[in-house]
Amino acid sequence: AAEPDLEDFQRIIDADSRVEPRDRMPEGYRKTLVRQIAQHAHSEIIGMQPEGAWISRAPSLRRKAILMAKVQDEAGHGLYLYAAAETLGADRAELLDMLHDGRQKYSSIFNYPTLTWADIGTIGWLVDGAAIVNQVPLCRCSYGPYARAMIRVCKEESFHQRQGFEILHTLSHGTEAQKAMAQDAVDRWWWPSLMMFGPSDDQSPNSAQSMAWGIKRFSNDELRQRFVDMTVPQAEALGLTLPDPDLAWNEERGHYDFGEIDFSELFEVIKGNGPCNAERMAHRVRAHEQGAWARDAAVAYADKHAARRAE
Ligand code: FAQ
Repeated sequence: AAEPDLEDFQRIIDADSRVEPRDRMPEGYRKTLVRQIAQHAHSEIIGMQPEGAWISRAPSLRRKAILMAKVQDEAGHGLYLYAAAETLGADRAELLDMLHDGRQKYSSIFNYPTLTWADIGTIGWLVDGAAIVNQVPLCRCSYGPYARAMIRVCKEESFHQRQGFEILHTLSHGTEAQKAMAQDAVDRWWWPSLMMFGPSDDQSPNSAQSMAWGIKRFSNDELRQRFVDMTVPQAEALGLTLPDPDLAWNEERGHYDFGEIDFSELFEVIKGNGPCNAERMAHRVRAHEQGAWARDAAVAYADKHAARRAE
């Protein structure tokens, strides 16, 4: 609507400046951001599970220390993102309730199992690689707190991507069995990684408005193409193949062509029917319930100090 106080908002968007928490903003803008940022935060927290399962089984002390640091970074990203959502007036406890009862989503990718050590390398290489392609443009998101959070998050993600590449490089230059294990993991994670970017543009209900508001800077398909173009030469460097017979350089387009994505799989996983959805949610809810005492203690401690200050 042409409410006068939203003219300032539009001016900020048109000038490609940043909207800050105290600025007036359309309710739809606020809701879209809370949805996306919360979903992003939930993904980081749920995303700790597939890798966390390998901390006790990492093949060396060095690998274990690195993996623990990575999973801890993911917790940090989640907390950082919940804090960004709070600047929009969202309540963190409520966001968690919405995750737990299925009203809010988290990324489809974390509903696949990590069967071997090579999966940890592949998650770093492909999943963090896709996350970087998606998140670098978010550093220029029109909402200031989210954009600024993404700068640090992207720096850490790029470490994560390299550690994954290095695990896979070691395996793919190791024994025949190690190379086969690496190839098997890449075969299983390739298509789900492409699905992380969301449905194709003609099936993406939120994209047009999010792009008009400067929340998203590129469409799902544009970012997916960028990821494919970036990843094919990396696969060659690893000596691994990507499981897509249609993958070929297209001189005319200046991009790699790739095969059709089975989006019915993405929609099924989003609906809760992926291989690990039930397990991930059960674990998350259990951890939340078992952590209730720590939240209660933190609140009691804060109350005690507030009361002392008031004396
Ligand atoms: N999974 O209209 P669009 C990480 C939903 S990286 C689940 O295109 P939008 C790092 C979508 O929400 C992963 N749901 O939606 C890490 C919408 O449903 P809604 C997290 C999906 O928002 C690495 C509906 O489908 N990154 O965690 C997915 O414009 C390793 C229609 O879709 C982010 O969240 C999906 N893949 O575009 C951590 C990045 N795709 O909400 C640990 C920020 C779509 O209306 C280990 N988010 N949906 O009910 C975004 O950039 C966007 O939200 C998109 C989706 C691109 C994901």
